[in-house]
Amino acid sequence: MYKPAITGTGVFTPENVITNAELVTAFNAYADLFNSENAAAIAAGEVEAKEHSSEDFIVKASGIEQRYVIDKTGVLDPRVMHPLFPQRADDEPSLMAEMGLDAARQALAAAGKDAGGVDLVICAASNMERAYPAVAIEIQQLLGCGGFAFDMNVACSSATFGIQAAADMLRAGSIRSALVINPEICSAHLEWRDRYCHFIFGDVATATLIERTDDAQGPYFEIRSTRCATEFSNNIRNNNGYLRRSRPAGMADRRDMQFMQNGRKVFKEVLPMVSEHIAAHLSDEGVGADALKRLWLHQANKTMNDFIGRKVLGRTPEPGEQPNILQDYANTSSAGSIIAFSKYSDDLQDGDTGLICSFGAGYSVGSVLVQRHG
Ligand code: CO8
Repeated sequence: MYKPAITGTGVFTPENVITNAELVTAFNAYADLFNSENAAAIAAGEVEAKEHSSEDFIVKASGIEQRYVIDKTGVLDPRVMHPLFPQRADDEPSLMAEMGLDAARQALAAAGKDAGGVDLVICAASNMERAYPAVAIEIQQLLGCGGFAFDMNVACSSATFGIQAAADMLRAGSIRSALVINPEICSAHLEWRDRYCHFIFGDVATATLIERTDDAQGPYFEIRSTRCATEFSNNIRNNNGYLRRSRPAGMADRRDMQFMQNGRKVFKEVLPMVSEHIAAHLSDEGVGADALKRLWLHQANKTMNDFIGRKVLGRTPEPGEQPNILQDYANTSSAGSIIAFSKYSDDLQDGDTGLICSFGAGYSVGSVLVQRHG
């Protein structure tokens, strides 16, 4: 059986930043506009007035300080409040493919490899730009890879579930090298008019190159094992989908066609699920928490990560043991733990062990136990 390894990663970061200050200014202008346009209905008790958002709340509740987005003009325009992406012709690269391609090229460069050796491309993300053809096949063609490609969606756990699928195929010998690519255009999915969640998400794309340990040209992270789990929950949900046209008229801008969550419940239910999942994975692998040099966690909420770090390690993590990137990127769904891994893994030493872990809608939890070589 072949041994799989992560030999390179890449992160595409959009140029535009939206700070909490800019975000709150735009939201409050939208709320004021809404309240003045609906003043009579609000006075009659028929419509609820919109409350202002606050920077202090956002940082305290989530740890998020800013987010990167592909388009900020639409998001910050109180009369628009969503990104604006011009329609592309069918013979132009799609937006997801373009972002994914950039991240994939960075991952290949980090590993010193050409795309020609890759024989599987998985585009694993929370949303797909279209139903078909698969974005992964478009990326496969743009990169010049051989083999095959497919899209998959397990929301925030798309990257770790994709890594498990690729690692298993590589072990079995059906592939030799895979790119797991996570282009997340979360800005198009977020309801920027909802103060309870308007601060949560940002855009990014990540890519992870998985090869046989024997094929690695430089230092690599052997994938010792992976573990995925799901448990159905409606607490993070989006009802958008291809049946939209078949619903009664007037559904296009319905609230449930964007991201919805019961944040408190998610917090309460996902925390024990993740902590127990990691503990069981480590125990089955005979890895004690003291042997774990780093945790690269899903990037949704700082308090949540602090809690999981303490629970898994049995103590408060030392600085750098559980790096967060959410203060800069916000929640980027499946890409978050891979950004953290990509930016905070180079300093590990030969033999060091770490764990990548995602969690989110589904519910879903995915963990990838890795060991540094070289
Ligand atoms: N400004 C000021 N005050 C506010 C704001 C705001 N923007 N929003 C809420 N408040 C107020 C409320 O009115 C409330 O006041 P009161 O107590 O008087 O009623 C108070 O603040 C508390 O409100 P909440 O209970 O909503 O606040 P929380 O403390 O629960 O914090 C969080 C909200 C930050 C959302 C928190 O619940 C959280 O992070 N929960 C976990 C969420 C999580 O991890 N979700 C998983 C994310 S899903 C995912 O990662 C992938 C999803 C699928 C893919 C999506 C791709 C785009």
